[in-house]
Amino acid sequence: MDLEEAARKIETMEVRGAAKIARLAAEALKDFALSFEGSDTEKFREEVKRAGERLLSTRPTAVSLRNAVNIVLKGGREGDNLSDIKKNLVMAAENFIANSEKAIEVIAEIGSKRIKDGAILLTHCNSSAAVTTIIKAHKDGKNIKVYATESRPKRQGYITVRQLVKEGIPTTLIVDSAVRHVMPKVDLVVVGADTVESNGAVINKIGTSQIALCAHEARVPVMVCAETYKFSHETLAGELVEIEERDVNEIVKPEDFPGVGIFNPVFDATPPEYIDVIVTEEGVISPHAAYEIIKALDIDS
Ligand code: RUB
Repeated sequence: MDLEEAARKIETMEVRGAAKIARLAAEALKDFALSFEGSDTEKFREEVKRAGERLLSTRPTAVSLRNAVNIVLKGGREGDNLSDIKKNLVMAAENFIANSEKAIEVIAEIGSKRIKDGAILLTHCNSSAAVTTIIKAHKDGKNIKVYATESRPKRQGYITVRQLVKEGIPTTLIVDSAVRHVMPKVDLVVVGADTVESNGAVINKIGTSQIALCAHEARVPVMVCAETYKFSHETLAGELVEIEERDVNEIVKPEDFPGVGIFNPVFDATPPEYIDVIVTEEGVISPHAAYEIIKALDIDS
């Protein structure tokens, strides 16, 4: 995979979702390292670092992308000669991808147990961790039904409803603004995450915090499915998570609304008070345990 092609696929959202973009970045760095010709170790390190920066410039919010790049580059800092350095980088990338894929399976296994037979679920956007968990619950014999939001402006909810219906799960598509209206019928909200902050706040698709607020009001628990690569070391060091703003054309054609300001933030932060549990591959945790997870992770920025 050509590095620029990978970066473009992430930028244009041809590949999207925090886990998938992180794995693609790891794969692209691996291929970039393998295609490096020459014997100058310093030049290799510089070029790989620049490649990492290019990948990081694509989308700012998902920390899994940053963690993937940091882990792979860290692998490439180990070794005495270029051949070993390359080998270590490739191994770091392959481990990241394998661990990330395995994490989703484990999360689904654990998360499914928290979904009761007969439950009505609500999900938002399209999270591979959340969708895999819901499908696992269905495969485990739970008789579930799902409300899925459209998830404006990009409508990733369309992907979700198609994935769920393909598995035979009764699924109902709703517009984002119908969430409060349907919430009294819902037993559990299941969403993914782009980033989990050190204080336990979860950054996910815009609208997640409103859903969590409605769930809180209706006393419906909120379950976040997120592998530990989504936990942000940077926030422990005081950094704030940048909320991506995308092209306003994703909402409307600005020329149709002369004089009108248009704002398109695509993620928001749900405070830990509105989240019941985060299901990680390490187990079910309270959002307040995010600090310990980040400390144990040992991913440097
Ligand atoms: C996707 C989104 C998903 C998270 C988690 O946003 O908000 O809920 O990324 O997904 P976008 P996953 O479509 O803008 O990338 O569980 O697959 O990592």
